Amino acid sequence: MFDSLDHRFTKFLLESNALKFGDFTLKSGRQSPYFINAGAFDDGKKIATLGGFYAEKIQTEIDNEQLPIRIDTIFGPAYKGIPLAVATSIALELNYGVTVGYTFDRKEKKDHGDGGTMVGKPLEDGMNVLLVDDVMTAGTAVREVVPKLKAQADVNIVGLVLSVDRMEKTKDSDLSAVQDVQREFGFPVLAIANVKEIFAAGRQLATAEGTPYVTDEIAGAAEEYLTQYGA
Ligand code: OMP
Repeated sequence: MFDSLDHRFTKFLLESNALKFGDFTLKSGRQSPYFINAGAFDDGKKIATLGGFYAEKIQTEIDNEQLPIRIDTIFGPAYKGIPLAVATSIALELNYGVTVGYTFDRKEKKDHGDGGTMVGKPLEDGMNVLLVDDVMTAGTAVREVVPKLKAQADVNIVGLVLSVDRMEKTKDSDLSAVQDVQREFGFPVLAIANVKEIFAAGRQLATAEGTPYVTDEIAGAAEEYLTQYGA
């Protein structure tokens, strides 16, 4: 469906140059023929649009009862999660009239001024915290951030919303990283689009010059990669 969320999001990824094709070494060491670079959302229009996609996904999942109505703050892990948390909270306010906080961590502990390791809405016991992040491959980033939050306060992590689920299996199981994180932590992990949806939509989209974004060669390389690493 051309107006579905994953289709519109794929178009946005391609037009923003955030989805690249080539040869990329991932954090996990895997060599991938595609890479999603959240750093490409580098101006006001793109980051506002991105925040709108996160807010739409969150609102949809609240309606589906996957996420609770009450979200106290959106947590984005430093560094790439910071603009995501801020842009999402702005979009929830402007597009849905829902006021939520935003919080992020510092990579380095500050020992002067306001001190501490967190910035934004302070975390308190019993708060509903929604995590946002860019891409999940192996789930390394989320495993680092959950203990950090729990060390601050007894918060309820109500879910994690991603831009893209790369649908890759973990090293030692046939579960995808998303499924494994859900199993381990017990909260839903929801992506605006997964890699299969992105390739299916990308096949139908063309540049302004009329060339397809996803050629047969690119689609073949992606399929081969997913045969090896896909869950
Ligand atoms: P995990 O933390 O292992 O799930 O890997 C995801 C992280 O790797 C992302 O948060 C990025 O820092 C980076 N990454 C991307 O940004 N885009 C990709 O397409 C793939 C990766 C990656 O290295 O796996």
